[in-house]
Amino acid sequence: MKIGVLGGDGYCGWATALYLSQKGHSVAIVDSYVRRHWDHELGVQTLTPIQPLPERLAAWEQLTGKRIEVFSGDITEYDFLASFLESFRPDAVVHFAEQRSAPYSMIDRKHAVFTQVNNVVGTLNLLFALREILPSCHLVKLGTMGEYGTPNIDIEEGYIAIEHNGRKDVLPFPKQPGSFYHLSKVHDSHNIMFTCRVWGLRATDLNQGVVYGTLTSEVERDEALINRFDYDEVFGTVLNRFCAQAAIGHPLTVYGKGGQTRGYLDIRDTVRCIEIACLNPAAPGEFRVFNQFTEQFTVLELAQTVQAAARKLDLSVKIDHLPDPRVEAEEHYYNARHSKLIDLGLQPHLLSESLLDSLINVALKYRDRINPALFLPQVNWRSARNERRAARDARLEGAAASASSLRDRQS
Ligand code: NAD
Ligand code: USQ
Repeated sequence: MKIGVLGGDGYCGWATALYLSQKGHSVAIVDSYVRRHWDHELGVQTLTPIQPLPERLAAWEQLTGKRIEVFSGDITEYDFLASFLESFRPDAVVHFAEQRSAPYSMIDRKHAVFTQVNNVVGTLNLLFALREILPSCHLVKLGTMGEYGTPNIDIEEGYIAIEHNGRKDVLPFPKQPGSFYHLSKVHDSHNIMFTCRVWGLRATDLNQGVVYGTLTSEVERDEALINRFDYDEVFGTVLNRFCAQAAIGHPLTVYGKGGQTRGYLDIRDTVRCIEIACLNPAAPGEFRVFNQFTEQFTVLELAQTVQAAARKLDLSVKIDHLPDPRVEAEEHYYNARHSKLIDLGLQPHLLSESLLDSLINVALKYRDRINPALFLPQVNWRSARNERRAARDARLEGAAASASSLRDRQS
């Protein structure tokens, strides 16, 4: 197949682009590299020393003889996105190209607005471009399990059968997202569903759980191909963070009681799920939803699992319970269905198989690059403190500027 990977310089996108290329698909990456810019903005860096995209791709081509095309640009710019579709004409477009951190979206007004504009406008542009240029191209869109929140009933795959006042219907499963980022995914899902119904586009929304791990068969082949491993409080996801913490003997940062339950999957299953979705496309007009995760854990269970694995390597780590900076249930019912990808042939990798190789050993290898100051949570959901701090900083800067201009005039 010809497959466009939007966001192919990022964590899931890079592993996916190489996997699809290795499987013989013709792949093009679209990316604006904005994610590398956010690392600079926050003063953080991935634990693993990732190479610039041209160098990564040159290494891949040298190793395998396979060429991956690149379209550098921002998908919120419609003309750029349209020219990519006109030129590459993919059978499927896998859309990873969004701002994906919940804490980033909760820093202040500016970051919330940016997240929603970047994500919602990028996806809307893609929907319009598909309608105009390639209406039969299958959109494989990365959503998130966090769209559903943590309801006190079983979570279905996208839709729920409801009987109300004696009448029945199958309706979208209710959404209760927990951050402005997660909300952006809900807005995307609604826009995609609408355009499948009204324009006959075909789409699969992959409600993915939290991804962990660094290694896939492809990125393991050469140091120049290594993938991201984020461990900072904004972009680091929980299991990656716990493994980086264990590698330097830092206490594991469980937020609150640690009963927060989420679906998780190995990055090796992410790439396989994407291929399964591409090879089995949605029908024209169909908006299909798969819940993409393989196991569910509480945060405390993850911490205890990492602690036990670390002990086998003679690493002693404590578990700390920090006040939860997020507004979320710390103990709750959670049972989410996830059978559609298994029915299509997914054979999950379990956490017990990858914890050491793909996580703790990688963290140990690069432990000298770990900055422990990046472990403590700074972004808080409850207060507008971040906003007030930004306003105060601006006022202080303004006051300093007028004082200096007054001094200049006086001298
Ligand atoms: P990432 O930040 O590592 O990668 C995203 C890539 O998209 C980056 O390379 C970035 O430069 C690019 N990008 C962002 N906005 C863009 C724009 N407007 N135009 C062009 N390029 C743009 O993120 P990731 O962890 O690989 O996540 C990829 C997708 O999967 C996201 O949509 C995310 O919501 C979803 N997802 C991720 C996880 C996870 O645990 N990592 C879990 C569930 C869902
Ligand atoms: N948590 C801790 N300690 C930490 C970090 C996180 O206890 O040091 C807790 C959080 O409070 C939360 C849980 O771990 O309850 C998961 O947090 P996370 O940062 O690993 O994941 P989340 O913010 O949900 O976001 C990540 C990705 C996002 C994706 C989502 C899938 O960044 O792109 O959409 O996972 S899901 O969680 O299913 O919505």
